[in-house]
Amino acid sequence: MKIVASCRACSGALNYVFDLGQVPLANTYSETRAEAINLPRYPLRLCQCRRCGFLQLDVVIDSATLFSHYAYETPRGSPSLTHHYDQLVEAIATIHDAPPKRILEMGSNNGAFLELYASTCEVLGIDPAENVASSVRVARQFFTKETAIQFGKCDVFVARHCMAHIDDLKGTFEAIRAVLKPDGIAVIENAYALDTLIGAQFDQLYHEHHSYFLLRPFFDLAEKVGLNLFHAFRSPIHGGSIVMFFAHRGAGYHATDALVKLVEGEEIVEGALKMFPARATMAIEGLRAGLRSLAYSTVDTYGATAKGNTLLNVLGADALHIRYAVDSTPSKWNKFLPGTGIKVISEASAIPLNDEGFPYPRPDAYLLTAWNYADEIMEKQRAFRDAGGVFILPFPFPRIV
Ligand code: DWN
Ligand code: ZN
Repeated sequence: MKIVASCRACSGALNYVFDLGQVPLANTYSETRAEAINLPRYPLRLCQCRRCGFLQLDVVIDSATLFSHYAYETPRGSPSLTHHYDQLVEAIATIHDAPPKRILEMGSNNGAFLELYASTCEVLGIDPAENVASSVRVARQFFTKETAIQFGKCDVFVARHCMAHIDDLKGTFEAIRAVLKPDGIAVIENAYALDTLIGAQFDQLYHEHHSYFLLRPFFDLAEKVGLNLFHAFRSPIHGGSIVMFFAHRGAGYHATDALVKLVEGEEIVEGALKMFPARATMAIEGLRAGLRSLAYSTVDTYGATAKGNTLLNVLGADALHIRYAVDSTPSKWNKFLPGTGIKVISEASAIPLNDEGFPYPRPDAYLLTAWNYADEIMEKQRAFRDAGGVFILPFPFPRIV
């Protein structure tokens, strides 16, 4: 762990924006409750560079600790994720003239995205997590400027929701440039800081998210390494994301009107940033009040999510008597959430239509920490709701549904 005093993008000095206290690492699921509760905690605070405005944490946990063994597995069978992937594939087909012959994906996880290309072109995932089984060929490596040479050139380079995990951004962009063919494109998708700020999504803050991205810093970063940010679009996935497209400078890709409009839209960032501490505090207080109003009901959480672990630790969930965390990821089952020690159980064991033969009695309410999948999860659990069960949704504002 290191605490940095200067900006990752420009070395300017950092200002504190919002302090969430001492929080354990989000994706650490322990074998025992005692171990989970006693995990080391680290300061979690959002900072902004005084010089260039870049949003980041000042506490940096090393990549091997965070990602060599990774608990997150991309969910399978999610309608919203499927729809989002379809949009990405369509956007890539529209922008890249010829069908890609070779695609690399950094942080490919279980291969869920690359699978879509596996029958039409050569795909290679690059992901250091030894424990995550992949449906496509994967190099178990970190993608860095030192390792990039091993992976060969590609027509399309993809990095979904992992650029925020990177400490050395410039080095990673140099690596991207090194693997892109002359007419290749790089597609980088990340949670969009504008959505995080406007939505008071304090739970998007956890230690593996070193940076909180707007479009503006990427123009500079790309230019420094000979790349060009030429297009972007917003997506509702994961609570609001930005999908950015890069190419070699001079490769003939010109800034689209969509990109120019989005950059103009970032004028509201400073205002949103000023409001963020107050609005995040209101969200935290609102959720606490909502949970206290359910003090005589049984409450579980739905989703053993990384962001849920920020949320539960900041709320002080141990004092709120949350019993279990329901999740579809088998490797998380029977483990305990970091800091709060809540036990993870499977969806199947948690959601009986009648309680007979099921080990865990159905709760009265679920606090939905996987709120980015709210529509589909509430649809999937229609029977629970028909039987009088409710969901507590933290965002865009705390409410009971
Ligand atoms: O940025 C990141 C995002 C994209 O993924 C990473 N740093 C880590 C991870 O964050 P997360 O854990 O907050 O992500 P999700 O995608 O909100 O996690 C969803 C969780 O909910 C998974 O553990 C699976 C579970 N789930 C479920 O139990 N039933 C998901 C769905 C769709 C379901 O129906
Ligand atoms: Zn800076």
